[in-house]
Amino acid sequence: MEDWVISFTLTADYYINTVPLPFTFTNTSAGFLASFITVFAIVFFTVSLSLKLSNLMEMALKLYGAAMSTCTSRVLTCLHEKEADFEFISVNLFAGEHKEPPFLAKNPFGQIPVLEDGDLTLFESRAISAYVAEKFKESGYDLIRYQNVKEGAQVKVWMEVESQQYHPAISPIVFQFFVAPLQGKSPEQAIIDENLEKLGKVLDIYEDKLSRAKYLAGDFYSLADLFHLSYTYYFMKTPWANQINDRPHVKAWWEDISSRPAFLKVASAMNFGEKQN
Ligand code: GS8
Repeated sequence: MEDWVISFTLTADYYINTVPLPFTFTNTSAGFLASFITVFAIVFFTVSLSLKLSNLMEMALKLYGAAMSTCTSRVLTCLHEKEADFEFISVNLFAGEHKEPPFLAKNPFGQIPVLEDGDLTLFESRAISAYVAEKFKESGYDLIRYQNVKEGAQVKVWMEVESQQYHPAISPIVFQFFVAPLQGKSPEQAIIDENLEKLGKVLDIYEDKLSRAKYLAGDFYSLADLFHLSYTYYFMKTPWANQINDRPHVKAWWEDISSRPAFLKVASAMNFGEKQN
């Protein structure tokens, strides 16, 4: 007889004689079968529990960033939409932690956020979010339309629009309004005006698109919409929020996407500029 059969039979025999069963059998073979099933269930349960625990320990994602930062909040929103488990490690930008060797080893550009997934280290918030959306495609909200190639392609188009058209216009305005004063500089109105004009043109195209579809990539919320949240959230606290509010479809879209529970969790910590003197 094979070794494993002998060893399994002995183990089963041990349990049959020692583990009390909630029932008794007069028929010995029925008793043996019931004990065998009980032992099998105990072994199966123990093995699967320890596999699951070690899996969970291995799989825990680590996100390095700052809760109030736009790029970190982009990834955080994505993680919440996907209901992913992760550990958040706060990086102190004011102390320059992101320019120290341990952090530079994770992102040589010395910027947050960074995501670690086991031996994989990623930076760039949009790439990290796309990874999270793909890795957890079957859990939480589907942000990438992974079951429909054409819809998925539209999501990619509008993700590019956000990064190539929207972000270059909105980010200098947010920077001038919130960051420049913290650096002891006055906001440069010429930069703000130039970018408000650029942003207006982009938003005219959004207004048209959103009059024909509920969201940017189609009639479904996606990673493309999500990418807009962080900067628009801060932009809405500037005196130029009318750029969004004066365009009815853009306004409705903004109210919709910014009230999703995943973003509300993140937005409550986005208080950049508010705690400063
Ligand atoms: C930009 C990262 C970035 O600007 C991304 O991840 O999307 N394209 C990159 N990070 C900022 C905080 S964003 O609010 C940062 O780390 N700033 C500190 C610095 O540049 O020194």
